[in-house]
Amino acid sequence: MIKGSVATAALALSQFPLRSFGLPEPEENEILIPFTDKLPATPNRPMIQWEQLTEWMTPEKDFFAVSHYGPAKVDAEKWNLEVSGLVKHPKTFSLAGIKARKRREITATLECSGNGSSPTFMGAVGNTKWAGTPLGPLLKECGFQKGAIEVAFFGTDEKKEKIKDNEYLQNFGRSLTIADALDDRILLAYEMNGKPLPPEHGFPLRLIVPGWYGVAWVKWLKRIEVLDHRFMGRFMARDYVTIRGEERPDCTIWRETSVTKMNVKSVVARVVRRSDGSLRISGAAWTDGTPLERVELKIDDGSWIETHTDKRNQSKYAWTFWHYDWQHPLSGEHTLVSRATDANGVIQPSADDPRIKLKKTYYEANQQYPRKFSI
Ligand SMILES: Nc1nc2c(c(=O)[nH]1)N[C@H]1C(S)=C(S)[C@@H](COP(=O)(O)O)O[C@H]1N2
Ligand SMILES: [Mo]
Repeated sequence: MIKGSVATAALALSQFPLRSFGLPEPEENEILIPFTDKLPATPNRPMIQWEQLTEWMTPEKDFFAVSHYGPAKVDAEKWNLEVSGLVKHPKTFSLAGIKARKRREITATLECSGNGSSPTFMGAVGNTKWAGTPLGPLLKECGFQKGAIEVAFFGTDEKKEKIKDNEYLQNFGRSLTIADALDDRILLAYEMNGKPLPPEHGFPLRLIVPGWYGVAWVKWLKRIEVLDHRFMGRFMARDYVTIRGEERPDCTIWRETSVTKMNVKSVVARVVRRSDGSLRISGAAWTDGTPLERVELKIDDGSWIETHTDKRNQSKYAWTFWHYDWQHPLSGEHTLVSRATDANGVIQPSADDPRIKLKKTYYEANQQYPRKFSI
């Protein structure tokens, strides 16, 4: 009996179209109920349009891109990847050489740590399948010299940065500690969604750091350097730094931390009316790879209701779609807000939660985000 129902479920799953992954039984005639607190359009910039969210894999046209020094154009014929610094065997790899190595795929959600910081920057997140070669074995082949503590990754993109009143030409750079860099999920990726990386997403090679904010996913990689000191470049130590106050009985302690792993987060994406008169409220939730425990929804001043999360999501690093069917919606104005909780019991905070109330920078904006609609 149990075996039979598992087989039926597996059959149903294989027949399920990918476009509606996570939203079981979508109806042909669903009617979208637009939010009344419209997010302003972000012209000339791909972003997730939440009210249109039906595809678990983000289509290319909706995938945001960030390049601080302007997008780089790389000639793959002339390009190579250098591994240098405190390694026993410095090496250089061509693209063919990288592609000849062991191939691995991972479906992972990429979020800019500035996402959610303002109504015009709410869709800088996307979910897709990446393919490349694992970083760890390549680093181990090069070998670490004594004293090595960090691995720094540099893109081909460069710009003059002002540091203490002078200007210096710098490449985009980020680092990971050796322990973090050896995490076996990190890839040197050359494919996004089954195709070579598009130029704006880092062609020919980029870093995939599942569970970390986008800033760590260095694009247009050209040099990996092993260091015996902490890398203090702009994107580690001066920018992408979160400043947060912690209230103590007699003082406030200010902390400055570099943006690293993603914070547990959920968003209400859309509301549709179904033929039986119910409203289906749906959205997405993601974590740093810690399993997602639940997503709850609050309607107006009601209590938190647990939503249905899509248990078919096999990658811990990919977002999970959730939904709740409001069977007998009342007419009038309504406010919706969602919150996600991970398996460690960490709950997505509200904006006035002491954990983030005194956050002074806009990075890591994972506060609950209320939406309004009217029926
Ligand atoms: N070389 C390089 N890599 C980079 C950046 C950059 O400006 N230069 N921006 C980072 C930031 S801040 C983010 S959010 C992600 C965005 O990845 P995407 O453009 O593929 O969406 O790339 C990261 N990698
Ligand atoms: Mo970012």
